[in-house]
Amino acid sequence: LGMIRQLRADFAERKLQVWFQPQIDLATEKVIGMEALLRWPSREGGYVSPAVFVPLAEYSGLIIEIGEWVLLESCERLKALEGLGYKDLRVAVNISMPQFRDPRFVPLIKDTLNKLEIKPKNLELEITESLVMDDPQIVVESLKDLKSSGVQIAIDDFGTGFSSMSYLQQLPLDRLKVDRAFVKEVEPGKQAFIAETIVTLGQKLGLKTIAEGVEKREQAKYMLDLGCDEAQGYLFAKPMPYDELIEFLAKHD
Ligand code: G
Ligand code: G
Ligand code: MN
Ligand code: NA
Repeated sequence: LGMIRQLRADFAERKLQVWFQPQIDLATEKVIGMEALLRWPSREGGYVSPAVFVPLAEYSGLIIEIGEWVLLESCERLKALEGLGYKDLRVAVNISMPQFRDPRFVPLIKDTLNKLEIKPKNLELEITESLVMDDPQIVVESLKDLKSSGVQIAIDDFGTGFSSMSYLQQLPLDRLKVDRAFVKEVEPGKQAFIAETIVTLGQKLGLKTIAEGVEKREQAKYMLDLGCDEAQGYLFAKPMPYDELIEFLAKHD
C-alpha cells in the first residue's frame, strides 16, 4: 500500500518518465519506430522496475490515468519527431486491462490522434495474450473499433502467456512480438524452433513479426533469415529518454 501511495504522489508530481526503445527493420536496419516504456525514478537512486510497479498501478486503478498520460506523451513526442523530419515513425504503447474497461479508452485514443493530427497507422497498441483471455469480448470489441480507424495492434511477449490460439483469428492483429526468451535460444550452431514457428505462424496469418531482446548480431541475422521483419533490443539500442532518442536518430542514418 505504501508503494501505491508513493506511485500516486510521484505521478501527481510528474516524476514518471516515458522512455523509448527504437525498433529496426531487419532487412534495411533503418529505424521504423519505437516502443514507449514507463520509468519510475526510485528514491534510492535508479529506477523501480515496471515489472514491479505496473501491476500495482493496475491493481489500484492508477494505470488508467498513467496510461492516458503515456499515450499523450507518446503521441506528442511522435508529433515532435515529425516536425524534426522523421515523417513516418511509429510509436508502440503498452496497454493494460483496466484501460480497456474504461469506457473513455477508445474515444480517448481517437481524440488524441485527431487533435494531434497523427496518422492512426503510426500508433500501435501492445497487448498481451493474458489480457485478451481476461475479457475477450471487451478486448475484441474495442480493438475492432480502433482497428477500423487504422490503429495497429501487436501481441506482446508472444508465446509466453496462457491463452487460446483461437483468439488469433478473432482479433484484428498487425504484428506478433516474438518474446525475448525465444530470441535468446538463437546460439551459433543451434536452431531456435519456437522463434521459427512464431515467425511462420505470423506469416501464415498475414502478420508482421518483430523480434524482442535482440542482443547479438547472430540473433539479428538468424531472425532475418527466418523471415522476421523487425527487431528491437540492446544490439541496436536500449530504452532511452526522448532527448537521447533524438541524438540516436540523428546518428543512426
Ligand atoms: O522497460 P521494461 O522492459 O523493464 O518493461 C517491462 C514491462 O513493463 C514491459 O514489457 C511492459 O509490459 C511494462 N510496461 C512498460 N511501460 C508500460 C506502460 O506504459 N504501460 C503498461 N501497461 N505497461 C508498461
Ligand atoms: O513490453 P515488454 O514487457 O516486452 O518490454 C520490453 C522490456 O524488455 C523492456 O523492459 C526493456 O527494457 C527490455 N529489453 C529491451 N531490449 C532488451 C534486450 O535486448 N535484452 C533484454 N534482456 N531486455 C531488453
Ligand atoms: Mn511491450
Ligand atoms: Na515483450
